[in-house]
Amino acid sequence: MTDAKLYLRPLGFLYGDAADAALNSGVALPLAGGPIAFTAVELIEGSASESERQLLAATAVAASRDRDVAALLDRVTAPRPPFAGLLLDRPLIMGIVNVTPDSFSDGGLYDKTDGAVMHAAELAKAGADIVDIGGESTRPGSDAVQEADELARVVPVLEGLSGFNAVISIDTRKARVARAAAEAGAKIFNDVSALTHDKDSLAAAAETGLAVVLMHAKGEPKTMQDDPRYDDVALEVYDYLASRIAAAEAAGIDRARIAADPGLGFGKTLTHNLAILANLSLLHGLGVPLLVGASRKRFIGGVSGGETPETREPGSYAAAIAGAAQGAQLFRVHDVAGTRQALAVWLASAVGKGS
Ligand code: 9MG
Repeated sequence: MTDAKLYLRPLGFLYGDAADAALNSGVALPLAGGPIAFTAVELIEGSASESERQLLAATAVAASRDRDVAALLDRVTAPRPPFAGLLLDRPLIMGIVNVTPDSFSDGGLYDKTDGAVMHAAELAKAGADIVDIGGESTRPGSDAVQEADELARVVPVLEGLSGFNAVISIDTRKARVARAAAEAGAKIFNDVSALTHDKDSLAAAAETGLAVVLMHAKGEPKTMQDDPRYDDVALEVYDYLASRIAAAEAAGIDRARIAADPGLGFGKTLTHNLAILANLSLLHGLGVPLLVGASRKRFIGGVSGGETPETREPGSYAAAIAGAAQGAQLFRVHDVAGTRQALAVWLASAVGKGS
């Protein structure tokens, strides 16, 4: 096999007292330094086009003398530092505020500054740790927005949020918008193009000190759902995100400021989205916190019906739980209160007690 790479997919998860007991007796390893333990690993060697896979006990992998395996396992198990000042010791919720006329899920209700500011405040009250303010729709089929229009949409909202009690994230592909947001107090640059769309974005992130969410997308929003193809979607998304993390670090963005996101729905069919969710734990090998954005997306309707975004809320909770069960740390959602409740009930039942 030429150019064979290594990947580790943690499996066999334990929670609560069972995780503590397994960690203390050395039969499991900690997932991303958090409270979840894993007992098994799929060791994958190869590439997206050709790979060999072995299922091993986590302890057997920990005993490996192979330096590459040990380095990768270190990244899978190491504790993650706080992201944008937020501790990652529980699932964090990023609430969505679309400041776009054609917002795909709120029917444009919040396209006015006051409405958007009020909505952000409601999301924070409902328990959002982060609010993500976006002035460009990147849903499938949407057209790009001019920089001046995007600035005019988001800057007044960001200014209206000064003194706000949740971390502010700017959802943009444009360096100037990110710089303006940083000046107005934003702490996170959420870029669905992983800092590739604008040639100044890497520098903007490095210079402003913003934390960054690097998301995988295949193609541009306008055409990305036109027959996307992969040999192995999970490995290709992994490789892409690894290359963008390397580019960000090379530009002077500290790894502690980076989160990675597989980009559900961005150039992916239903099958691709489900494969990503099923293999999500693989992405812990990137060594950074993981963000999952499944909320109200079309693939949820593809699994179980749900013609309109609003009818996909129960499926959105289920997707968040699927991510949390594999140790994802951040969840980008429309319904903050509902997701909080779903995650709290999942966690309480996984560990056998409430917090
Ligand atoms: C802006 N946006 C829309 N969907 C998203 C997703 O899944 N992740 C992130 N980070 N941003 C998204």
